[in-house]
Amino acid sequence: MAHVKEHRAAAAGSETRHVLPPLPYDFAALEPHIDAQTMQIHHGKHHQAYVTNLNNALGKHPELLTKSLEELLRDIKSVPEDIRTTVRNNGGGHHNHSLFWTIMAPPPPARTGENAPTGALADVIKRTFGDVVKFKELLSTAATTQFGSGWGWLTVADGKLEVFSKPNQDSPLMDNKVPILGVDVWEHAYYLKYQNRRPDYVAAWWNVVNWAEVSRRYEAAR
Ligand code: MN3
Repeated sequence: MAHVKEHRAAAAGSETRHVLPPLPYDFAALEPHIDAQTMQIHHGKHHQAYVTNLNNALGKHPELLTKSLEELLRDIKSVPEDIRTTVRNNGGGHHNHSLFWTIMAPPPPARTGENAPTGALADVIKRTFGDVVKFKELLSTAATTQFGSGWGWLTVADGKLEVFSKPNQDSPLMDNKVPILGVDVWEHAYYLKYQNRRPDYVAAWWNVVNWAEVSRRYEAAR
């Protein structure tokens, strides 16, 4: 088991091991859309395993511990071949899930209206995709038709939005695109509650999208 140096300051150039970020809400906070047991296993077991495996791989090339996760993924081809696939899968898994927890939040009370993007993000979604409904259909389709395991993504590159899916734990950073919203469609993300009904899970997931955080990521990326 990897010995994790907890919360060590990530000063530039210093070696630092990757750590599992705490979930920003309770395991049950996204119910009924995503159940507590799924969240507990997904965060505590699956995400933790990506972090542990990433640290174990980087331990074979400790000089890479000075690089940020984003740097490693953007330049995955420069990672030594003996650990490249492990870093791709587990570094990608660590980055994808770290984003995933933050772009979800407990659904707003029904009285405040629908859970929808606002401001500049809403404007660019409408300009790019026609309207929010069409955008949601596009991302839902990309996610539900991804064969096997993977993610549906909304990304920013050169100020432009794009929707697509990628297999496994591949990060859009590997294509020089900044992910601002992603839906995990690995079976571990939904099988306990939804079994084989991936479209039902994706439809429910829209209720817990944290649009304020997606907006913040859009502003940072454009
Ligand atoms: Mn997952």
